[in-house]
Amino acid sequence: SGLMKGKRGLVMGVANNRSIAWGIAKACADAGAEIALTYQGDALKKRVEPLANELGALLAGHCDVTDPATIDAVFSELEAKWGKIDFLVHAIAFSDKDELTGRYVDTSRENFARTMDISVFSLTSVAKRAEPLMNEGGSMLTLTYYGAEKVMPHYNVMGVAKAALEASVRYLAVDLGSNGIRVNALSAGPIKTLAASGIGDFRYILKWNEYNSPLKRTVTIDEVGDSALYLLSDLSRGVTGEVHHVDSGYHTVG
Ligand code: 0WD
Repeated sequence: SGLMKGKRGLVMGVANNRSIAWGIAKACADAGAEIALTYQGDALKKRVEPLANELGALLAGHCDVTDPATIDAVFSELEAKWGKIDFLVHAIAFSDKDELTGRYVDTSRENFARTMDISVFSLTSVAKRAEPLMNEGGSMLTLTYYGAEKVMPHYNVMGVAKAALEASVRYLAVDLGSNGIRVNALSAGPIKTLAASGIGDFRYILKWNEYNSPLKRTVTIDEVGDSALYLLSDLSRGVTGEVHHVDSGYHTVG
């Protein structure tokens, strides 16, 4: 479709071809958008560069969200190359995998702060930097998980972070709404990615969702990508501050 024709957007959080961000980038490119990708460090650059080439996407450089100078460099590059942007995808999260197992109560202060910094504050810092570059009708999208709403085994501090991320979406929606910019989240069902492999008993969680969700299966990155198209395109121009579930309906029964 030509749904995203004439639109340009930055997609952050592609680590490899299993990343949710990659599913979203592909769906947007297929719908006619021009894409820019960031990568975190040289190790991931090797993975992300060929993926960028596959989409004819701009490689907007290294970005580690804990280093504001790298965020700034990415947006300066986009401003120089494109001037304005129409959408932004934030698909970034991190926590020490030793704390994504066992009890939440054992979370360390240091990992709590780091998890919140990378998985929550990063959306706000990127939104602030992107706001002046966004065209009227611009759309920002982040990725969350049901562990924000209900206690999920082993999700622990990441569940607390996702709850804060979802609240951030609502506050950002108000702040940026007066400039015609929308901010939403997709709450994806479990998908086997690099980040997910750090979560204890992840295979069990996948199976549990398969057996118990209304659709009796898990979701794919292509399905998350297609749902993202709605929130990133003008189809959803009346929607902001929303958390939309793409989880085979699991949240209705879980
Ligand atoms: O089941 C799942 N996989 C779900 C993931 C269900 C629901 C939501 N999500 C969320 C994640 O929490 C995350 O917010 O989707 C988002 C994307 O995650 P993903 O696609 O599952 O995982 P992955 O392909 O690993 O991409 C996440 C990337 C990092 O990869 P690694 O695995 O190397 O940590 O986030 C990026 C990095 O590329 N990232 C950072 N980027 C910039 N600065 C940083 C950082 N400091 N830390 C991580």
